Amino acid sequence: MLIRTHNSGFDHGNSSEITPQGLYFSRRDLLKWGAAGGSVLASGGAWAQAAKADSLKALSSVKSTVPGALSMETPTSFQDASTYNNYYEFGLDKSDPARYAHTLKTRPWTVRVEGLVNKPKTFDIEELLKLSAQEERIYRLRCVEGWSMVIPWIGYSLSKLLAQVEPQGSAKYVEFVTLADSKTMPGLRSGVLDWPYTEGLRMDEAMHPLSLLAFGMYGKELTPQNGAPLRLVLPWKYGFKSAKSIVTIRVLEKQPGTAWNKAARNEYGFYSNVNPDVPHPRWSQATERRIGEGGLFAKRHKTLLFNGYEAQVGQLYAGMDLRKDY
Ligand SMILES: Nc1nc2c(c(=O)[nH]1)N[C@H]1C(S)=C(S)[C@@H](COP(=O)(O)O)O[C@H]1N2
Ligand SMILES: [Mo]
Repeated sequence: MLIRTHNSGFDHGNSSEITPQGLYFSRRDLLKWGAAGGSVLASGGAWAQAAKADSLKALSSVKSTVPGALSMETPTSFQDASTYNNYYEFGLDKSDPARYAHTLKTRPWTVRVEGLVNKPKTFDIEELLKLSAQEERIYRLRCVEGWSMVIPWIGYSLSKLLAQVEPQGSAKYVEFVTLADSKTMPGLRSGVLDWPYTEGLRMDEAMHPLSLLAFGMYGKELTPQNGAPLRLVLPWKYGFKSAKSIVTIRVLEKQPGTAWNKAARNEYGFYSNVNPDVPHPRWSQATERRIGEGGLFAKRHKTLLFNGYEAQVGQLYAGMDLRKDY
């Protein structure tokens, strides 16, 4: 039986990565999880196939012209990007999503866009794929746990979708709700987060051209473990803001709650902009480990304010106290 605790895995570079984002499965959760995992495994060797790109459809794109959208850093390998994941609906271990997320049913799929908008609408995924030109964007994704990757995403600015529904003058925030399907997501049995996983942005953040609605990566559609069929990628914020497998987008006047903020208010703020000078209460955020770079002995990289996207997004936070609004 494959029952593993979250910190028994491989490749943990420092103590901050041994503790997941503030919480852990209880023994009872682990036992339930183990039972579910067993049946998934019995139904067919997901692990060996998880990183194979062959079954993913190609997704063509043009190189993005959005300022800051094409990092010059060497991309992380597809193998690493698709096997070292956080997607708690499929388990807490970094290797769990690659093992178990193949059960995610990405068709049919719709996204409801509603709230303070003139034209609320339910979009079919096929319509969304064609709504705007698909762009390749090479973004660094920095997880709050202290590691990062560089990933060639494919998608278009979230602003293109929001423009379709015409947000009203009173709209100040956007909430994102992701899939919570207990039949295919064993992680939902755990009380680690208040499901469904939700996230939120201020309207001007959501409208920023760097805010990406991603449908693909590495020239293909997204793998389930990376958030198929569509997710956010917000390169200047900690990775947990980049919600996977979105089903509802709600335009609001009041700031929405977010899953991680509800779970640990003093650890995960609404903004969660990458900031090396504001430590997490339990670990420093000054440096990061780049996944794929030589395991435990690789040199850590200095973490940059706004994850290196300060020139593009710094103005959004002019006059704000980033220690208070973390
Ligand atoms: N629905 C959902 N979205 C999620 C998460 C999650 O657990 N559930 N994890 C977040 C975290 S903590 C990170 S670091 C990124 C990881 O994205 P990746 O696995 O594609 O690198 O996804 C984010 N989006
Ligand atoms: Mo993360």
